[in-house]
Amino acid sequence: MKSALITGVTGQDGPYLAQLLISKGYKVFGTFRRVSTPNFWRLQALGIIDKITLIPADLTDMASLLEAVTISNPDEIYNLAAQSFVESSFDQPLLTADVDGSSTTKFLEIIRHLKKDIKFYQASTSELYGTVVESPQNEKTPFVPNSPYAAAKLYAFHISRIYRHSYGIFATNGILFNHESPLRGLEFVTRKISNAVARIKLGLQNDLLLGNIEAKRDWGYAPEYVEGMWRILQHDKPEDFVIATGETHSVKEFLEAAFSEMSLNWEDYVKTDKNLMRPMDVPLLCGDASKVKEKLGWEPQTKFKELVSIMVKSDLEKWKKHLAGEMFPWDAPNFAGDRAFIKRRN
Ligand code: NAP
Ligand code: F7E
Repeated sequence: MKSALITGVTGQDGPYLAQLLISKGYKVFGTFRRVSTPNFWRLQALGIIDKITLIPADLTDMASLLEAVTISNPDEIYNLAAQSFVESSFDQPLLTADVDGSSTTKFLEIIRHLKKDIKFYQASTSELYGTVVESPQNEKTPFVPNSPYAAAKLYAFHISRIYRHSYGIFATNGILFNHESPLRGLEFVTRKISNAVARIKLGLQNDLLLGNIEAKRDWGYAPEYVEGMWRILQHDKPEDFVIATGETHSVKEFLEAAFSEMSLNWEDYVKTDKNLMRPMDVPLLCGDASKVKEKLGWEPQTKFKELVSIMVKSDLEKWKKHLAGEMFPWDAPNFAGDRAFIKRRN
């Protein structure tokens, strides 16, 4: 039986990947952060919390990572844990550098010294492209990062490549474009919108504050993207792959689709606030996933409109259940909401 260690198993991608690996017969270990209020709602929502072995570990603590690898003795490590919110990386640039950058070297060093045949997946990102120099972006497009998050992930990208070539470690980068789902964190724009649309429809909220609604992203469906991660590690040699849909849409288009799903007009509810604009943003992303299609047979299935519909319907269903007094694992009722976080930057 193969064994896999997933870091960040409490995030959006971790539970979907764990579910996939369990279905393939893996023994799955996942790391979580020891915090005052545990964040297991996604694992509970997918019904897999009892099917994986949870190990407390923090990417800033080398000892805990060493212990996680020792306990799990994995064939594959999927390094998904990260401070993944681009906006926060401007507020916590050093923490982001440590968590999203240096921690990758910690794992690569552990592999180098402990068990050199562990296959390593690094969660790289389309944010690396930043100010894009060509469109669509593929594995050969130059990286021009536009945030501390992207700068940290760029370090992680290169250190994985360097250990691959220097020490023969099976270290790979999945350059994943934005992928969303009902398990997406509430701070990210798609889920922020789907959650707000559901609440507005049910009379629980009056408006929605957003930042740069002109930004364009290549949004795919997360459960399909984790399958791409797995395929990358099953390839006969370690390589880097773009995973994307090849379509790009603006936040405004997402708004139109999400509000019209509930027969509402977004312009009646949405306001923009300059406090939600980033010091630097990424204006446009559109991925070219032809390499992964050709070499690994991976292709996206869920189109933009369907993705929006899945997310809005899921949030509507959850708010309805909540109003009916039903208890179930879910993030929204405990979320402080934007206004609590809005602050002015110099
Ligand atoms: P996510 O929902 O933000 O999950 C991040 C996970 O990392 C959570 O489990 C979080 O734990 C954990 N984590 C954060 N800081 C940590 C630390 N110091 N030590 C240990 N664990 C820590 O992210 P995601 O959307 O699943 O994305 C997975 C990975 O892919 C991330 O590396 C992200 O940067 C990258 N990525 C994501 C996308 C996307 O569109 N989703 C695209 C490209 C790349 P808590 O639950 O305790 O917060
Ligand atoms: O922003 C704009 C914002 O925070 C998307 C992470 O998973 O994908 C994600 O990063 C766009 C940006 O995702 C709001 O300015 C407007 O242009 O949903 P987001 P992201 O920054 O693209 C990449 C691939 C990752 O690797 C990251 O880990 O939407 N936008 N108004 C807003 N964004 C947010 N969050 N909130 C707003 O109110």
